[in-house]
Parts: sequence; C-alpha cells; structure tokens
Amino acid sequence: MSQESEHGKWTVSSSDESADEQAEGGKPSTSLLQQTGRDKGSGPHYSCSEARKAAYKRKPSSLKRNNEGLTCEMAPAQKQKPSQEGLGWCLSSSDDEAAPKAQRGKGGATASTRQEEGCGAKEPASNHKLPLSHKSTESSDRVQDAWDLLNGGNPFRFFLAKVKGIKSEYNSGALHIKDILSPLFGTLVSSAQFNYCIDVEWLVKQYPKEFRDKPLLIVHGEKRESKAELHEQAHPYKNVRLCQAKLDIAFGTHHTKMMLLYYEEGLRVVIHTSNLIDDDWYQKTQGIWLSPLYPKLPPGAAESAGESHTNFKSDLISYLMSYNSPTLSEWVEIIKQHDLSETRVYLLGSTPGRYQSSEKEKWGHLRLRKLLKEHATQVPDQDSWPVIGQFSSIGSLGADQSKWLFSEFRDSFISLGNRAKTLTNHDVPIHLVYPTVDNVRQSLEGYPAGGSLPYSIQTAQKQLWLHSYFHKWSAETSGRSHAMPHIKTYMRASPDFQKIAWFLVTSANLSKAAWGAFEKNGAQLMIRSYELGVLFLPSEFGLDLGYFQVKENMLSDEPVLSFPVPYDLPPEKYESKDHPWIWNIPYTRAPDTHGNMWVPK
Ligand code: JTA
Repeated sequence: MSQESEHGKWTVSSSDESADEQAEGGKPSTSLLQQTGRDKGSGPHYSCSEARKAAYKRKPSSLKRNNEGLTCEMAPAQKQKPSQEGLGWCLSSSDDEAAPKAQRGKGGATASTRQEEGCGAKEPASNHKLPLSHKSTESSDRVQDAWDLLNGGNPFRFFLAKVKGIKSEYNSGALHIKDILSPLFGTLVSSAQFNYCIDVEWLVKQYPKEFRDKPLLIVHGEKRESKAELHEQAHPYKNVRLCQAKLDIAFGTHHTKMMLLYYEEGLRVVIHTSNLIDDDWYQKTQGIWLSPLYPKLPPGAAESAGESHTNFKSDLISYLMSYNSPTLSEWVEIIKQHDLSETRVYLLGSTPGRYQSSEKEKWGHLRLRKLLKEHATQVPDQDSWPVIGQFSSIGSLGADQSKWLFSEFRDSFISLGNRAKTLTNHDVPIHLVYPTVDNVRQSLEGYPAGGSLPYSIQTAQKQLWLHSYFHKWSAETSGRSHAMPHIKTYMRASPDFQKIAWFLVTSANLSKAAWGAFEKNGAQLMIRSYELGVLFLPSEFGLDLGYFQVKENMLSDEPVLSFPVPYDLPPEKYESKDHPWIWNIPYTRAPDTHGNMWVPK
C-alpha cells in the first residue's frame, strides 16, 4: 500500500502493520539502502540485539568521521571545516579510549555454549581472570572531574551523560559510564545492571580493571533467540550472571535502567536513561541520578531503619520484589543492610501487571498522581501551569486526546495536593518535546540518531492529532541541541517557564505500555513494561515556596537550588515545515551531518 501524506510518500508492507499496536517502537528494521537491506524476524518484538546489528551496519568508519570533522552546527551542504565543537571532540582530555569507535565494543563473545539462566541460581564463587587486552589509563582529568562531581555542589545529584563533539565546558558537570564505575565512587564488591539493551563485552570494559571480575548481575527482558545471544555474550565472563525479568503481558519490555553498586564503603543506586551500549554513551542527551553513598547500618539495626523521608528504601525494595526473583531478593537483603535516609527523591516505577484497588497507585501514572497529591505544595494559579513531557519514543495513544492523553496521562500529571481540587483541568496546556526530522538530520550523529527514536509510521499515521502538541528539541543551555534526546523527562512549569513545580527523569516514554492504561472502566490499571525514574519535589530540598527556579544558564553560578532543566524553555512549537522524526520512512531530501541519507529497510 503506497500513500502520500504529511510524511511524504512511503509504503507499508502488510507484515509491518500489526507490529506496534501497543508498545512504542514496533518492528523496525533500519539499515541504509546503500548497504544491503535485511529482513528481520517476524516476531512481534523488536530485540535490542537486532537494533545493534542494524546500527553497526550503518556506522561509517570513524576514520571517515575524523576526516569529515564533526560539523555540528551545519548541514553537510554548508560544511567547510571542523567547527570548534569538532576540535573539542578530537582533543577531549578525558578520552582514554583512543581506539577508533568502530573498533570499540564490536562483536560479542563467540562461545557457543549457552549459559544457565542465573536468576534463581547461586552466584558462581569464581575469581576467574578475564581475558583482558583492553588498556585503561585513567586520565587525571577524568579522575578530577569525578571527584568534583561527587563532592561539588550538586544538591539534585542529577547529571547528563558526557557528549563527544561539544565544547568541553558543557561536559564539565557530565558523567561517562566509566566515571560512574570509577574507584573514586567506591571500592566495588559486586554490582547489578538493569537495562534494555546490553553489550556485555563493552559493559565489562567500562569497569576499572580491578573491578572487572567482581560479580556482575545483568537484569534484562530478552526472550528466545535474543536471550540466547545475550547468554553467549556473557559466557566468557565467569563473574557475569543473567536474570531475565518476567514479561507476561504482550508487548512489554524491560526498559528500567538502574545500577546497584555494592562497595566496601556502602551502597550506591544509579537510575538513568542509557542502554549499556557504546552508542548510548557517545553523542546522546541522557539523564543520570546518582544516589549518595549509602553507609552500612550497624549490625542488628531494625528492619525499618535507614528509611528516607521519601520512603525510597521501601519503594526500591517493593520495586525489586515485583520481579519475583530469588536473585534480586539477595539484592533486597543488601539494601536492607544500608542507610538510605539521605535520599531526597521519590522513586517512581512501572512493573508489568493488572492492578486494582490499593495496588493501583503503586506504579505508573497513578503512582505519580498519588505522589503529587500527597507531596506537591500548592502554588497560586497552578491550574494554568503547563505539563511538559519530553521523550524519545511514542506509543499508540488512540484516535484522539480524550482516549488516554487527557483522560489518564494529564489527569495524573496535573494532580495537586488534596486541598486543591483542579476544576479547570481542560485549561492545563500540554507541551510535548520530541525531535523533528531536521533536529535528527543536523544532529551530531546525523540520521543514525533516529535509530534510537523508534516512532513508527504505522503509529504516527493513526494519531496525527498528537503532533499538534509537539515542540522541537532545543538545548542551547546545556550545549546539547545536537545531541539527540534519549533522556525522558516530565515536569510542571509556570506559564513563564521560569519555575517548575516538580521534575521527573525516567525511562518511561509517552506510551500506555509504560505509564499504564485503565481497564474495567478505570477499576484496573494495566502496565506492560518495567520502567524506573526519580521525582524531584521542592519540599525535599528545603524549598517551601512549592517550586524550583529554573536554572537559566548551565555554565553560570546561579543559586544552587535552581533546577538544571536539560533543554530550553519555553519549548518551541513545530513550524509548518517541521515533522516529527519517524524512523521507518526514508529521508532523502537533504543529507545529514555525515553526508548520508536515511533509507530504512
Ligand atoms: C531503538 C530503543 C530503551 C529503548 C527501547 C528501543 C527500540 C528501538 C531504541 C531504546 N526500545 N525499540 O529502552 O532505551 O524499537 O524497541 O533505546
């Protein structure tokens, strides 16, 4: 079926159409036409390993990337010489991996035997030495940066991932995964990595040499062939165990991105938005919340000890218990032994299931609704404060806004303290931030950045109404206008966008699978996926006014308690020429920053 529309002329093959009914994403298969098109499996699920293979095929060699220079500000047609940002990339002081990117993190293990699923099994007590050829010379700059970040004044503990190719000052408050795993953050005993997409060989190399053989638990949602592949990848590493999160509801995915880092000195929790693959830590805008170092409780401390004002400890334990895994129960025991009382954020998760009565408010958008009702302070005129959602993928939201976006999503996101009943919720504006085609085309990665923005034409064409709420990606304040968002954030801002009532960073995209959708006339909330995020409320940071001031300039020394919103406010509406990025249709009208076009399939 060939169609001409909003999005140009394209064709949908019949096998594509059923793919993305519920979850965001759908069943893509993106490789450049210039290379050989490849058809993918016919399952309803998109596997992360397939995405990686497709992405790898798309990658030009980094030699080519170097010769071209990274012209981040200009389209290739106007390309002249490497910009300052380009030089910044080449000279990046904290780059301790000199090897060309295309040669980094390539391929996986070649072992052919399948590893036993580790979820219920005992940890193999092995100190097997890893076959490491990788040279890691921790640069002193990186060490200094990490130390500053740990001890400097960042009361929110909210960070962005480092981006290659931008001015180094914009990376001064940013973290690479190697920074997070650095010995400066703690002497690792064992760790758990929760994620969606995992390159095991690459992940192991992100740990400092001295920690590479410490027990590592990988919690994932892969099934069948992709699960077998992950097991093969992990096989060479005797210290790596895998835990498959149960996904009993169709189209669910394990999106949660969390690290549990158990140290000799205590415990740290990291909740973030990056997959455990090189591309996700290279040139994307990603969010990271670092917990404080949680000290061990004295022996014999009460079960209830070490709780925070935000109930973070017991919420984290509830989240982990929802996996129903003996392996994760071991981590629950470790958490119980620590003092998490310094935590100032609220945990907000989703876990697959159908929830009724008191269970309904534990997860998804009803959990946010409850938190805001209980803890958000009332500020005058809050009815007119817009809700802003920013995400990297979009699910099927129905025939119009009344089906889910306004009835469920907005009703939860505009909740206020019980005293304040919002009567005029139809007046609360919603602004949605999602990259345009030009955003992607002019990005540091170019069109391949769109491989992580899996909004499909099959979904988009059913909800053209949604696109009237869309705003461009723009992030001059964080120097990340050309680093495409893989971060997901939600907030309530004042009409002049100088204040925010609350801020959420999460793995959850704009989808019913992530946030939940009512069933049984609202008596039941059905959630398909695992998601995790943290909610910042002003009251937890000693602000009685009921809002955070928005930090205007990331590089300036504004009051420490102004919040570093990672993109530009006010959001800028799509112009008539703008279209949302849709990943499975071709873009051949103009080349990207690397001189390439985008021709999926
Ligand atoms: C490309 C994805 C995630 C996540 C989930 C993705 C898909 C395609 C990138 C991604 N799904 N997909 O949780 O981080 O089609 O499912 O980055």
